[in-house]
Amino acid sequence: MKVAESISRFPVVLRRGLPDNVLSFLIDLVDEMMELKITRAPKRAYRLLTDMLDLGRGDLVERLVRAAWCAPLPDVARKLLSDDPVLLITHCIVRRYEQGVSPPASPWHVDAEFLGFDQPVINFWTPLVDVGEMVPGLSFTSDRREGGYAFGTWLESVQPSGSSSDTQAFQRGRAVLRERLAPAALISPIVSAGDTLMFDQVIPHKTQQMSGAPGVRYSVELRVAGRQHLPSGYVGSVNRIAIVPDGFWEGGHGLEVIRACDMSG
Ligand SMILES: O=C(O)CCC(=O)C(=O)O
Repeated sequence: MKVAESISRFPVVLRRGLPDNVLSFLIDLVDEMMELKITRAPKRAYRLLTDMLDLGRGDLVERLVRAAWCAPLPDVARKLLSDDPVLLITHCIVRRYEQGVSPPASPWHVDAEFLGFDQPVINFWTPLVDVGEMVPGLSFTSDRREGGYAFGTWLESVQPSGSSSDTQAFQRGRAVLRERLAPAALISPIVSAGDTLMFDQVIPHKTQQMSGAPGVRYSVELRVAGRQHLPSGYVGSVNRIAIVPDGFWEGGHGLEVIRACDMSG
C-alpha cells in the first residue's frame, strides 16, 4: 500500500464557507440532476456525474464543477497529492438524502474497495446544508485508518488482481470491516454548509445514523487523484479510462477535468 502517510490525519474539515448564493445554486442543480431518471437505478438517492454524461447532460456536470471545485480546493489537492489534481468523474457524486424516505444510507466501507490502495485519492465531501446535528453527515471511527489498512491487507491476500468489487470476496471483506468497526467509538464531525470534509480511500466511513427530525441532506463529493498517479482501481473496477476532453475546461480554476469514456466492448 502506497497511500501517503502524510495524509494520515484525515478526516479533516476545511473551513471554506461557500457563499449562500453558490450554495443555493448547487442545491438547485442537485435537484435538477435528481429529477433526471436513471432507469437502471430509479430509487437511488444519488447521481454519479457520469450518469449526467450518459444522459447527454455534460452541461450540468460543467456547471457543478465550476461552482463546487473552486479555491482553495485545487491548491489543497495539489499540495496533498504533490501533483496536478484531476477529477475522477466516474466517482464524483451528488446526493439528496431524505431521512425516512431515501433507501438505506451507506454502511461501513472504505473507498479503496473500488479505488484500490495503491495511489491516493482524496474525497472532498461538501455538504450544502449544515450536517452532524440535525441532518446526517458522515461517521468515522476512533479506529481510523487502521481499520482501512486491515481491510486492505485482507483484500490483497484474497484479491491479487484488480477484479470486480461485486465479488463474494468483497462482500466478505465488507463483513469483516463492519464486524471490526462495530465496537469502535464514532466520530461524526459537525460540518457547516459549504465547508468540506476531506478524507482518503483508506478511511472507514458510513452515513451518520440519526433518528428524529426529518431533514434533507444535500452533498457533493468530488474525488481527486494525482494526474500522474491514477489509481489502478479506478481503471480496473469500472472498466473505464480517463481522458482529458478538448476545451472542456478553460483555465482559471487550476483543474483539468478528466472525463471517463467507456472502453469496454
Ligand atoms: O454521503 C454519504 O452519506 C455517504 C458517502 C460515502 O460514504 C461515499 O460516497 O463513499
